[in-house]
Amino acid sequence: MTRISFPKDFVWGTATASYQIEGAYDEDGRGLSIWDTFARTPGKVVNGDTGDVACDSYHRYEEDIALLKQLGVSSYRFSIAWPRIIPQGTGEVNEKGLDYYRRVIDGLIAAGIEPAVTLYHWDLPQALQDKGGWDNRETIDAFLAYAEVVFKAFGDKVKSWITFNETWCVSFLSNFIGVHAPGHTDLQLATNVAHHCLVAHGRTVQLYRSLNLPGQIGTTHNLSWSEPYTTRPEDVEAARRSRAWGNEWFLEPTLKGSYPSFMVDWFRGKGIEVPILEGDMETIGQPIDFIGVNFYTGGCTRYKKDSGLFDSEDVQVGFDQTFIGWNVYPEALYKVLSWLHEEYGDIPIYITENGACTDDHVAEDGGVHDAQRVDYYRKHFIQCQRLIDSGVPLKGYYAWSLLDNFEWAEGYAKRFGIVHTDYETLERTPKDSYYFIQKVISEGGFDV
Ligand code: NCW
Repeated sequence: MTRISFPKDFVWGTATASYQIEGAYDEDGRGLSIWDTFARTPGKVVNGDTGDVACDSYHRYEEDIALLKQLGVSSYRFSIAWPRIIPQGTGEVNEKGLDYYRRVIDGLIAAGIEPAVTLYHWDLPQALQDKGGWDNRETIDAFLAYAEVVFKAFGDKVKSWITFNETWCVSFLSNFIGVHAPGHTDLQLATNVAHHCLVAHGRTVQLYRSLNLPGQIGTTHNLSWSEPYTTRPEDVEAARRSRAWGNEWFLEPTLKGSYPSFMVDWFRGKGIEVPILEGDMETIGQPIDFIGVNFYTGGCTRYKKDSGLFDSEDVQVGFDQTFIGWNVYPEALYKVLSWLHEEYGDIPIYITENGACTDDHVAEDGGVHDAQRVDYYRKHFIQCQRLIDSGVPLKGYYAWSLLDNFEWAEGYAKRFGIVHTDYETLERTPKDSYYFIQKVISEGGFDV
């Protein structure tokens, strides 16, 4: 038997995002976001679901905080909805929006839970999208003004800030692949969006430093691990391009202030240029206090001429998959974070999301027996211990997600929660995975 145990000061948390849980889409002066528009566009979200009600956390946040307290976490990662704070993207500040987050933050602190706040988890004010969204550099200034309002309101109470959630999704998934809002399919546009979000990140870090606030700030990238299907050089190169698009394209600017040059050349070969202005790279590469990593999956990639952006294709080699079709590959977490540490040095790392989508139902005994999710967490916790034992500065872990919630283009059909949400009654039911994590936290580890 081996004991998996975590350091005493290891941060345990869960994560959510505003549009996915809050509902109350038109209450207390909230403006519309690109997700309100997208979800209402026929064919974009499974079953035509929207976040209008979601988990109704706008009204039920106290219940959510009680669940967190009972779980025993020391931190809760959630995001602030920009359109609640500045409904039209620029201009007037909505005090009622700030009041909501003040209640949440105060409630968490009273429960002994540190808030970790994401400033941008995808709900761009629609009014800004109407002017070009993240393709328009003026959106960066608008974001800075929003961040300043939030920092000034909560900077004394919130000690952990994340500028952007998953810039790859904000840019390429939403503007090239087109499955998330605003749903464009233009590679140059997506490249511009990625760059402008990165610049906005850097400027937000500068702003935060200038305010002399007592906390830490970083950003969260979604990383995965593409392994070459064979050792043939063309497969090795194909996997390298695939990793570079998802990982280095975002990590290298953030942590080294440059783009991976072989990828810049690859994009140039397709007629795509990054719209870099003087000073941008230095701004993006501002030192940050930690890097957040969302990790879910990995797999094998091989060369295939004229396939996709990178002459590559993913190959199935027998991994188990979750209900959303993502491979379960826990060792890939170890591989990608070991690589990150080797490549970028000793920056503290937080796993800001990790979790599994499974097909859950409330059983006759009233419980939710999500055995596959429990197994997923158990296996990923083991990899966390390997990383810590290897000297990788892994400081914390946030399970995605506290609640089943609006899973973007997949609507409510795909559940990631450790707490089940009944979308008819909005009743919350902790699943077996909730009790598993509760036990790991209270006992500081588990036996395997
Ligand atoms: S969709 C996505 N997720 C899930 C979401 O609920 C959360 O808000 C995100 O931070 C769980 O974690 C992140 N990530 C996008 C993954 C890429 C999907 C690739 C689709 C290719 C067509």
